[in-house]
Amino acid sequence: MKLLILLALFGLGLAQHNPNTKHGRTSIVHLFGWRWADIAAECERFLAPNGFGGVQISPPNEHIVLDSPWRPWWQRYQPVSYKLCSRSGSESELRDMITRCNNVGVNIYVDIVINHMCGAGRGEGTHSSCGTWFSSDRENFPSVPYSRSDFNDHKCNTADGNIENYEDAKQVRDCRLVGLLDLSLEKDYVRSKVADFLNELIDMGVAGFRVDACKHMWPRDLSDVYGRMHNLNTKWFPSGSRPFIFQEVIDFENPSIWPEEYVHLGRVTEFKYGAKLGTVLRKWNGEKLSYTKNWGEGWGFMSEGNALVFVDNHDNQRGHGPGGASIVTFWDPKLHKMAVSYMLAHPYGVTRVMSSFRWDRHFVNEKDENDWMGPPSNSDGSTKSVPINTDQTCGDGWVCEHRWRQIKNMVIFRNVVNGQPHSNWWDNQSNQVAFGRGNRGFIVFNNDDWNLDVTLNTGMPGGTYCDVISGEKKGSSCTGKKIQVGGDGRAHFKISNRDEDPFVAIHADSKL
Ligand code: AAO
Repeated sequence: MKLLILLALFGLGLAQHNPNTKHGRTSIVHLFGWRWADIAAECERFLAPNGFGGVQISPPNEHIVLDSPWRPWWQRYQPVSYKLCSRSGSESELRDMITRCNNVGVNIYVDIVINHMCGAGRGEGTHSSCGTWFSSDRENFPSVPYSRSDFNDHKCNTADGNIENYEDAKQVRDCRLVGLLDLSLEKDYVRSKVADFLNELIDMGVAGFRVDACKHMWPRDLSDVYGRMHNLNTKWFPSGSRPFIFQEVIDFENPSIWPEEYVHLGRVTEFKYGAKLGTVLRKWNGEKLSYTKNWGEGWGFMSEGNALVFVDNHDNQRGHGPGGASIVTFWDPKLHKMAVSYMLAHPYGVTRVMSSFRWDRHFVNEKDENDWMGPPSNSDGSTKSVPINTDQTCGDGWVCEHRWRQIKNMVIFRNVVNGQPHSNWWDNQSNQVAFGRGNRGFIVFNNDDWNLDVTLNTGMPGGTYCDVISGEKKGSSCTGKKIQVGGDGRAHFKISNRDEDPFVAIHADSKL
């Protein structure tokens, strides 16, 4: 009997590792701060036609609204209730978006903030996205409702109630993260409120969750909450499908808490991935691209079936959270395209592409004083919609990395090579490397300060292929470089280090 229960739990856990994507689609894009109406349109006009599997959306529930600083992006990480009105739109707009994205086979994954409510000392009143009254001073959130006894204060033993020492796991879980009122998830009542919130979203049709600040919650509490989740809505998913869970656990040089404590519950964000890839591409600490021959578990990352990977995220692209200066973002477009393409070509992990907005960076002593700035907004603080330019890029400060040709085409590459092994590795013992994915795709990088000129075994069937980095296949012609693969699978590659994008990728569907 015990064995059966164990097997059932194990089975459920593994099911929560599956992103439930459709039509062989493999990648997620984080449309950070976008309005629901824009996401709905993007699913239909761009994401579905270009093979994106799903979208990570910003927290949809009621959050605090701040004047100082003015409407920071991070106000959405300070919940006030589980009502579904936020800076991104109303409940009906959310529902419409989930329906329209599902109808074109694009999944929605919701960023959920269940570790805490708003920050201490944020006053009381109706400065919240649905206009609900709350009091941070009295720990009173009537529209959940939560009151003082639903918070962890009595369990935390630091002087000011905040996490002071990241090496003390109990503090990290029972005290306040940067002053945020820490919910008592050991209480059945709190668990049930959180589960109701998740189930409302599941029933609306979402495919899973990015769980914020998991490191700050006990795995046993999360296990209980996840166990209460409904199966996915059978209107769009096979019956018995479990929500996809990916948990934010940051594990840099922090010996007290490990991702391994959470991997039985779902996937975990692998923060080392972007930090190391950035270090390699920047050639810091003597790193070389050729050292990535055993990229993945060989680099000390968590086991492949447990990882959610990304080059940058909404925190570390602006100096919040860890990873620091090595993280490669859209501010370094050339390196960013290479990093994201390396990630998408490589089989390790479930991949998430970042889609950002610009802000006015202002560095003082290497710290960006404007790291709080919210999405492009109107003067009343409402978020601007995302205009699409004639060249398919976005306007009004929306960066839309996911629409950059190179990145979009590599999302397709990943779908085309899905399930194929990492193969035909080549390197020059420096920063020129190449690898294939069985007989379905091949990619070559030149991150050295000199030209690449080499003949390689691609493992691909003979023919002429269109490079999807310098251009793409349009009908029967190619707008970029053409690569000739011989009957023996060998092809000649020439990549100047001065190319705008010093890498080349071909795949089965880019054959002319
Ligand atoms: C805002 C204000 C605060 C104010 C607070 C409450 O900025 O001044 O006190 O309101 O009124 C976001 C923003 C926060 C914002 C918050 C609420 O980033 O600035 O606070 O919304 O509005 C930790 C957590 C991790 C978290 C990350 C940012 O473990 O969960 O900090 N990420 C998520 C979200 C994030 C959000 C929250 C959580 C909260 O993605 O957007 O915050 O909902 C170490 C630890 C990490 C820790 C970092 C940063 O990392 O290991 O666990 O992450 O520190 O504190 C080296 C080390 C590495 C270290 C790193 C940074 O790399 O190797 O270990 O340095 O020190």
